[in-house]
Amino acid sequence: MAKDAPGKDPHDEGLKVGDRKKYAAGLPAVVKSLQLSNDQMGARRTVLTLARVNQKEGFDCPGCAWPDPHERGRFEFCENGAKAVAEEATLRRVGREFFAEHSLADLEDKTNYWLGQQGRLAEPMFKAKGATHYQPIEWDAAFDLIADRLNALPSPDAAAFYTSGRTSNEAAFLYQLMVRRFGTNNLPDCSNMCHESSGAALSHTIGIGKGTVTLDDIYAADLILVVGQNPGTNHPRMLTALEKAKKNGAQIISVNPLDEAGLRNFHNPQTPLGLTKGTDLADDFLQIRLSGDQALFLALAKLTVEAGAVDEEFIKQHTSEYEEYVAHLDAVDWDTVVEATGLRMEEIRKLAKRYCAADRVIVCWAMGLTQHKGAVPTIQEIVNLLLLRGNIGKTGAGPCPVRGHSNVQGDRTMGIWERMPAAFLDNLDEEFGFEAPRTHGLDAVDTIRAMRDGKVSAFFAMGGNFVSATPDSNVTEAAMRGLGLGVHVSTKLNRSHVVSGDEALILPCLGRTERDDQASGEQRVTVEDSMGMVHLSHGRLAPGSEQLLSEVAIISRLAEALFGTDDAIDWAGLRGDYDVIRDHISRVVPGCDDYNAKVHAPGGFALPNGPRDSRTFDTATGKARFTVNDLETLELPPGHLILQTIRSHDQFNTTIYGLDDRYRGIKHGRRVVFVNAEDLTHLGFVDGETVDLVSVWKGEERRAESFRIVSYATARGCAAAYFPETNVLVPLDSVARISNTPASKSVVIRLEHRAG
Ligand SMILES: Nc1nc2c(c(=O)[nH]1)N[C@H]1C(S)=C(S)[C@@H](COP(=O)(O)OP(=O)(O)OC[C@H]3O[C@@H](n4cnc5c(=O)[nH]c(N)nc54)[C@H](O)[C@@H]3O)O[C@H]1N2
Ligand SMILES: Nc1nc2c(c(=O)[nH]1)N[C@H]1C(S)=C(S)[C@@H](COP(=O)(O)OP(=O)(O)OC[C@H]3O[C@@H](n4cnc5c(=O)[nH]c(N)nc54)[C@H](O)[C@@H]3O)O[C@H]1N2
Ligand SMILES: [Mo]
Repeated sequence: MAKDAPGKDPHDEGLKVGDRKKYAAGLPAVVKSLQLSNDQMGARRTVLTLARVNQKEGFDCPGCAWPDPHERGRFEFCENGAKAVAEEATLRRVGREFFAEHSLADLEDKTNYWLGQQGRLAEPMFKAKGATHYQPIEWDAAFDLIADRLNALPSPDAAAFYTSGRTSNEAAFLYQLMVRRFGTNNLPDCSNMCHESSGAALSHTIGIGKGTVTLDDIYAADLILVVGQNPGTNHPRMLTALEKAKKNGAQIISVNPLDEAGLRNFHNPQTPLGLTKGTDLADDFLQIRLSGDQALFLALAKLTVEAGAVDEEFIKQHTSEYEEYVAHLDAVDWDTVVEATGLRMEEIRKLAKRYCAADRVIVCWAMGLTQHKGAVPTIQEIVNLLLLRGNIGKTGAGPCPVRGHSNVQGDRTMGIWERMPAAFLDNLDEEFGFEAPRTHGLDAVDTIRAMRDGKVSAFFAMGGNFVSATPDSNVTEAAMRGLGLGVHVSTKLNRSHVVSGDEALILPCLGRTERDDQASGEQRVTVEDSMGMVHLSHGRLAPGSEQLLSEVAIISRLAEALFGTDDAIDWAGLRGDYDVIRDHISRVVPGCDDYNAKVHAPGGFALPNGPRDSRTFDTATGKARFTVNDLETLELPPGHLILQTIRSHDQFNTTIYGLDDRYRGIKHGRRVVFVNAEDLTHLGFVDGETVDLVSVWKGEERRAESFRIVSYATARGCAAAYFPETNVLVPLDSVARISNTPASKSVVIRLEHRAG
């Protein structure tokens, strides 16, 4: 049974529900970040560490992927960045005594919050077949054991190699090299559950799977739409950029089923005014129904065309398939739009007017768009709308998918993808003298299916918390238990370590904040932010334990065990000096020539971006493509709600920092479900009642027990609750078309009264 599910009355945990906040950050944010940091690191370490976050000679914040401004403040981090740092730089340790004391059965009963709070993993651990406990193992023995098991597989494709988005570019590059040298493209990553839909939609339409906007564009925009994103919690430094945009005259519109505090008003803790009054950010808030965005963007496009506000010159020069697209717009029907969006026509018309009146428009989005069945067509509709008025490849305009993990975008650039393009693989072959496999590998959802069906029996994770981050927790956990071997390179203990197959290993690694010494001296690594800027990151803290190895060292030593020390690839040389890895990167990864020189320049460098730099589009038609997408709306059976699974203010994905969600008024608890007051009345439930959430998918039911109902201002027919507790409700097969991303923002559920 998936944990994070104690199944008891949430009121027993001291859960309190108060008022929603009307602004984000301010003094409470400062106080909270210092409190948590002090708890984990003590006062001295707190000051030393936080002063180096995101500084030019410091380390890249291990939190989100929001870029750093040219002019850095004295403190270039936010409340949630401070929590991410404290979580990693904590003084608590998990070593052999801990594992001797706690059996796997014991640990299985704990939540991810409890597991994470125990501290940093301090030494390599091994769980033998049939054993009840993890035991210490020497590094060399660990590598030999893994190599032995991997080499004994019937085929390299019986193994899958997961990556979470904190891995540096150097480690990611080496990892994909090892995996392809081993003979498989099974490289699922967290992006599969995150911005895969954005990558798919953007590659198809503009020829690059990334956004085209820089921070300077944000400052220069006339109109910024923030759609399906909660930056106050997940990208707090974005509020500083929005504040600047606003001061420069931009209008900001939030499109969201929830009226997120961060977009209303921002008290910038770095300015005197921010501690008292703050800046109102959003000019308008469109409370859209879950999954309604495709209809909204289609409607905006139709109104733009009807207003005669299209940029004909741009369309003629730079786009293809415009006629088909305009013909398709004819069919858009207003009743369907109103029904799907839950918005009033006046609201949509008002936004269309703003759009047509603005010269420079940016659309930002995150998981509120990517984790729906129609995610790819929805994002393609955004591109259509932007293309209509030439809002791409000019200052202050463009699509801006706001990425999640701090280096998730860099990992993909470095080759972490189960379907890397042939050009990349050709370069790899030539550089290293072997033939990388060409058959596409498995993504995250397909990896779970393959594990479940016995086709994959070895799973290796470079970071992350696979069983808690993926959908259908009971199915995924059963799949994980069926493995022959599971290996986790990790900084902190999590549920994926305790739900194990026959044999399991935990390999503890250095984090971003820590010093990385190798044969040639102290090393630095590189990362890419959400806007394609690549720069160095330099950790300086003493490693959390003498036994920790860097991710690069772990990969290269495993590679030596796998392929022998006389392998044609000089793994020890790569490990000894990361400049050598960067030299290889410069010859293999497109856009990275002169990589070593460029990353050593202050502030790093911008990767080339055709649409942004020169309005060149590497698509099938050689131009930016308009696309015709069928409008698919979500059918909700009577008596049901659509549930979105989101983050609280006190978590980073499956890492739970605390039990509050301050902006939404929640204290000391996570088992809450937010529902619109009128829906509650209509469905016969009341605020404060404890219910079970039951998801319904093709005749199957899944259940998450004991959630307190919170009557909350969300769109009609919609509900919200936190993940990972609710991942048990997300069916494995309920995915976005094309991108295969779990549809974790549109889960059809009903509420059930709890007996007793
Ligand atoms: N502190 C902190 N920072 C983080 C993370 C974290 O967990 N904690 N996670 C990181 C990662 S990996 C990622 S990907 C990002 C995630 O950043 P977000 O995408 O902001 O995170 P979510 O909590 O999933 O919030 C989704 C938002 O979209 C809205 N939404 C949901 N469905 C719809 C819809 O159908 N239409 C519209 N218009 N809106 C919708 C929700 O109400 C919510 O405001 O943050 C990154 N940064
Ligand atoms: N229902 C639902 N599910 C979701 C989402 C959702 O919105 N709803 N969001 C999805 C999204 S956007 C994402 S990105 C995924 C996230 O999925 P993952 O990336 O797999 O999960 P995280 O919780 O970020 O991983 C946390 C673990 O990473 C390890 N770690 C931390 N830092 C390092 C490091 O520097 N090196 C190494 N090797 N390990 C480290 C720690 O052991 C920690 O326990 O979850 C997805 N799952
Ligand atoms: Mo993410």
